[in-house]
Parts: sequence; structure tokens; C-alpha cells
Amino acid sequence: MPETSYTPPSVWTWNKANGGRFANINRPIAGPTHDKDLPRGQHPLQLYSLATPNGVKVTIMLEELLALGHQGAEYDAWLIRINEGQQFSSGFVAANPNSKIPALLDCSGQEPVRVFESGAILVYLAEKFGVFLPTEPAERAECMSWLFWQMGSAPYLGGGFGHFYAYAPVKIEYAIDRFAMEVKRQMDVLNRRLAESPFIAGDSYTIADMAIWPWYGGMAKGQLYEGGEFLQVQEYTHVIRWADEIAKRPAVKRGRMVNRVMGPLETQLHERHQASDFDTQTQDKLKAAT
Ligand SMILES: N[C@@H](CCC(=O)N[C@@H](CS)C(=O)NCC(=O)O)C(=O)O
Repeated sequence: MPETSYTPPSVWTWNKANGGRFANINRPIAGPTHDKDLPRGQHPLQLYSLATPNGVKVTIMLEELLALGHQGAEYDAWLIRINEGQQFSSGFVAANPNSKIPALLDCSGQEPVRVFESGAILVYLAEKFGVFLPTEPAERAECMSWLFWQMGSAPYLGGGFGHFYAYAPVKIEYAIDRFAMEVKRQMDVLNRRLAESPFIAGDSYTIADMAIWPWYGGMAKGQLYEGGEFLQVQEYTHVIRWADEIAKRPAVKRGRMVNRVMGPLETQLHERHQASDFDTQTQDKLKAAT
């Protein structure tokens, strides 16, 4: 084994100055850091999020539902700036005790229903509106299997590969090697699946595609962690075919803009309260106000 300069002490202590991206918001304890209620708009669905791959899954689903004419899916999308610690407000913690975006409140009934974890939100919305999750048992099992595959796999891509390749203050060969190998294996799993099937769960587009696309579609297109060349992502041709096809969907184009605070200004819609917010003029006004 290679030499290491770190010997763990018998008891771990919180060293606030350990560096790395997001070091300012990482803590070993849960719960709120400050009192602040969440804003509430007029629509049945209130989303508190940010356009990271986990956040985008939900805004894509909501835009797909609206595109199908489900008026009950009208939503207010409020921006949660995680690098400023807004996920630790008392209001956000009440919506998601895990303090991570996305969090959804369904206010269409007598009492608001909170839903957290992007996978749970996708299933909740698919069941509420009866779309994008097959009802035939075998097809449903396939869809759920891939949905849960994403939930279990993406932390290796983001928290493993992305963190150690792009964000960690030191480059650790062992960590980068371990997670690069795992991410390449996962990309190959998807590539083989998409060689035999147009969409992840079969012949139709489902919440499994919506969950997997922002992470692995983004990786296949070299859009995550500037790691495309390192992982030679152009090898995954079936994933690229699928990623390109999904990217063309109008609802996906809208969904990926919502709560986005990075990239070209014309791709950012900080908050979404109605369909017309996608108009460039309205976006400009919102940006000036935030
Ligand atoms: N398993 C969760 C992961 C959510 C998650 O990791 N969210 C990140 C942004 S992508 C976050 O809010 N991080 C803030 C923090 O860790 O304090 C889900 O799928 O919803």
C-alpha cells in the first residue's frame, strides 16, 4: 500500500478548516441554523430547490406534467442557495429534515404534504398524476429498479468521483482511481442497457429517465466535473444517443432552466411562478430583483 501522511486519531473531531469546495456548509450535525419561514406562492405545488442534477429531475417532471396538460402540476419554484446555507433555515428543515434540495410541499389538500428525496418526489408526482410510471407490474418493477439504481449509484459519481477529482483540496490517486473505475462501470451498465432499449425502463420515457439523465446524461456529454476526457465518455455511444434525445424535449429544456444560477444568463430562471416566466423579459426582471 502507498504511504499516507494521515493517521486517524482515536476520536474524530470537527476541523472546520479542512478546506475543499462546500467546506463552509458541511457540518457533522443536523437541524436548523437559523429561524426563517419558507416563502409560499399561490400554486398547489411549492418547490424549494436549485438546478443541480438532483434538483433538475423534479423541474423536468413538473414541466413534462404541464406539457401533458395537467394543470394541477402548476408550481412555484423557489431558489435555495445551498452555498449560502439556506437549506438550514427552520422552514426548509421542516420541509426536509435532511437539509438537501429538492423539497416539495403539496398544498392541494387540507394539510400540506411534504416530500423530500428526489426519487420520492418523482414517484409521488407520477402516482398523483398517473403518468411516467408504468402500472403493469413487470414494467413498473423495471422502472423502479432503475430509479433506485440511480439513487444508489449517483453518490459514487458526485460524492465520490466528482468530489475527489474536482473539489478536494488535494488530489488523492487512490480515491480518484477507485471512483473513476466505479463511474466507468456504471456508464457501461447504462450503455449496455441503452443498446437494447430506447429508454431506460423500456419503450417509453419514464421517471427513471428523468432521474438518470441529469447525472449520467450530463457525464456522457462531458458536462460534469470537467471529467469527460479523463473518463473517455465518448465511448458510451448509446448513452450519448439517449442523452441527446432527451435534451431535445421542450419540457426538459424548460426544466433545466428553473432555479439555475450558473451558466449563460439566458439559461437561468432563478424562480418560476408561471409559464410566462420563461420569457426572456421576465427573466431579466427576476434576475435584477434577486
Ligand atoms: N438523495 C438526495 C440528494 C440531494 C442532495 O444531495 N442535494 C444537494 C444538492 S445536489 C444539497 O442540497 N446539498 C446541500 C448540503 O449538502 O448541505 C436526493 O436525491 O434528493
